[in-house]
Amino acid sequence: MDVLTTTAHSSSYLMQLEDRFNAHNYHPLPVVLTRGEGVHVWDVEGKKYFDFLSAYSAVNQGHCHPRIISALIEQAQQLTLTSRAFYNDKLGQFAQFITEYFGYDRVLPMNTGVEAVETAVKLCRKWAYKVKGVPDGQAKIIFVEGNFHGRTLTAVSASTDPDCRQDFAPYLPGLITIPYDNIEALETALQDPTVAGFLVEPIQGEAGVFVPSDDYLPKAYALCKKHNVLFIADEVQTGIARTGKLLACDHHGFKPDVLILGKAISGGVVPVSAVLSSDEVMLTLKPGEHGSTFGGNPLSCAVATAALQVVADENLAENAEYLGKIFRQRMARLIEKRPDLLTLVRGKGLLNAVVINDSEDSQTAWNICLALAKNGLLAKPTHGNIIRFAPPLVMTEAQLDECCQIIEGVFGVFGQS
Ligand code: IF1
Repeated sequence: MDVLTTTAHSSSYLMQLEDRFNAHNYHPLPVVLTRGEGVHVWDVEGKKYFDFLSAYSAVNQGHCHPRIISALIEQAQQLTLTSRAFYNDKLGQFAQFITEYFGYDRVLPMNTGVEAVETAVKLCRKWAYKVKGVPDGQAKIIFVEGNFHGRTLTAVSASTDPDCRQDFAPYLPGLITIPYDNIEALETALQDPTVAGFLVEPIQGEAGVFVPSDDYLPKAYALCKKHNVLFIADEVQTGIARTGKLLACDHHGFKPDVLILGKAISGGVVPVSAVLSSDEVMLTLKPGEHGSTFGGNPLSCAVATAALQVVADENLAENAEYLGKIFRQRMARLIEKRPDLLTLVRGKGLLNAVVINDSEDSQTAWNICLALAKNGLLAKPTHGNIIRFAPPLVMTEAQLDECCQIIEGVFGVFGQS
C-alpha cells in the first residue's frame, strides 16, 4: 500500500496528522499544498494559489521547473550518492561550472544554508590562525543585530532574536554583534586585531527585508580590506537573482571574500548549499578537516547546474529587477490609499515586504495573510507586523498585475467591515 498517498485526504485531516505526529516547531498558515508548477501551487482540495513566498526564496526558478526536474530524473536513474570517500564524475565539472559562474577560485559544497554558514565560520577561523596569524583560539567574527543565518548553535549564538536563541545556551564564544547599517560601529569593532571576519546578509530577510543604506556594504567591504578581515556575505536568501542582480552584492560592485549560497542554488528541488572563496582561504582546509555525507553528491551537482543555467538562460535577475519596481510602485500607491493599515514597502528586486501599521504582536498581518490565501495568494508574516512578498522570479508582468490586484483588493477592504 502506498503510505504517502496524495488522494482522499482532506486538508483538515492532514493538518491534524502533522499536529499529532510532527514536532510543533512551526506555525504554518492553514493551507495544505500538494502540487506546484511555476508561480502556482495547489492545495489538496484543488484550490490554486500564487506562491508569494517561494519557499523563502528557494524556488526562484518556479516550482518543479522542467529543466531542473529532468536533470534530477536523469541523474537519479544513474547515481545519487558516493560520499567523498571516492570521486564521482559530476563534482569536478560542477565545481568548475559554479566557480566560473560566480567568479571564485574554489567551492566547498554542502547541503543546507546553515551548513554553508557553519562552513564559512570554520574557514574564517582556520584562515585567521593559518594566514592572518591570530593567536590560536582567539579568532572573532563580527555579526550584525537582527541577523538570521539558520538554526544551528553557531547561528543562534550569533542571533539577537530571543525566539531564535532562548534556552539554547551555552552559546559559541568568539562572536561579536554590532548594529546593522552602522559603519562607525563596524570601524570600532575592527580595531580588535583578533577579528577575522564580518559575516552579514546584504539585505536582512527574516528581520523584515531591511535594505541598508546604499554606501553601507561597499564601505564595510573597504573597511574589512583595510583591517585584513574577511567580508563574508550570507546570500542564502538574497542570492541567485532574487534582488535583481545575480548576487545582492553585485548592486554595490564588489565581490565578497567568502560567498555563502543555498536555497535557490538548486531551484528548491534538493538541498544544496555552497561556500565560494579564494585559494588563500579555501586551501587552509586540509583533507579530513571538514565535509558531509551528501556534500557535493552527483545528484545535487546535476540539479544545481541545471538550476543555475535556468537563472542565466531565462534572465531571472533582469526580470526580478523589472517586476520588483512595478510591485513597489503598486504597493506605494496602496499605502497612499490605506495609510491607516500600511506604513511602508521596502525591498530590492523581488524580495519585498510591507510593514503593517500595527504592533508587532498584533494578529493583523496574520489575518491579512489568511485573507490573501482565501483570494488565491500565499504570503506569510515575518516578524509580527511585516509581510514578506517574494514570488518566483519566473513571474510574468501579467501575473504580477493579477497578484497586485489580489493584494490591493484584500488591503483595500481589510478592517473596513
Ligand atoms: C526557518 C527565516 C528566511 C537564511 C539566511 C541562512 C539560512 C537562511 C539569510 C539557513 C534560512 C529560512 C529558514 C527557515 C525559514 C527561512 C527564513 F524566516 F527563517 F529567516 F528565509 F528568512 N541564511 N532561512 O534566510 O538556511 O539551513 O534553512 O537552508 O528556519 O524557519 P537553511
